[in-house]
Amino acid sequence: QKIVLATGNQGKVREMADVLADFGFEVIAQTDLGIESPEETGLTFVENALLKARYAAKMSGLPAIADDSGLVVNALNGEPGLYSARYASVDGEQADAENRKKLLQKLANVPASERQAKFVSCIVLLQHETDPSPIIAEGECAGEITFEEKGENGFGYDSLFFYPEKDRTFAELDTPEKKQISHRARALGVLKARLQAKERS
Ligand code: ITT
Repeated sequence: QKIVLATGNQGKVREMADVLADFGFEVIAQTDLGIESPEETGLTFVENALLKARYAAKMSGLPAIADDSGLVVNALNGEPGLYSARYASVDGEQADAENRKKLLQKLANVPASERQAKFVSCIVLLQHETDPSPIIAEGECAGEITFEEKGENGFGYDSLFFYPEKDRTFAELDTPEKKQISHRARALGVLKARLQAKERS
């Protein structure tokens, strides 16, 4: 079954495309169809994932899947959360670097014992634009925000997200390692189970 991967984020494509191919989908990136991302006006991760999937389904006439995700930091009352992608209000290539800089500044006076955070991923799969029963799958991953950047892999906040179980930041893991344990990996695992349950019913 063909499916459009509704994201403009190449990091997400790297972490999702071949997993979805393993689920049996023929994955087409929205960028390859010339589809842009819609404005994310939702108030929750689920709403934003739905908006993105629905728009791609509408523009392509194909089933679509989207991920909305973010970093939730305890000491900042859940910021940047839903607004993780544009935390520093910068667009384009510099956005990730400026977001990391802002996060480190905001946490400058927060001690190591209070730097807990989690990544959240919400994945939505729609059969068509007006699909009344989307599959929704969420995953979370708990860690801590470091005092400086560490590691070169991944994207976004990965170099600031220390994952205790691996004793490294996400940016110090290679893609296959991150794909075993991340919030997105967990959401994809839930998605797989829901797809299988649907097939059986
Ligand atoms: P699309 O909407 O086109 O998918 P996006 O980057 O705008 O791309 P989101 O709106 O879901 O995606 O924003 C999520 C942001 O949260 C993302 O830009 C990163 O800054 C951060 N983020 C999400 N998952 C992450 C991960 O696995 N590693 C590091 N940062 C992540």
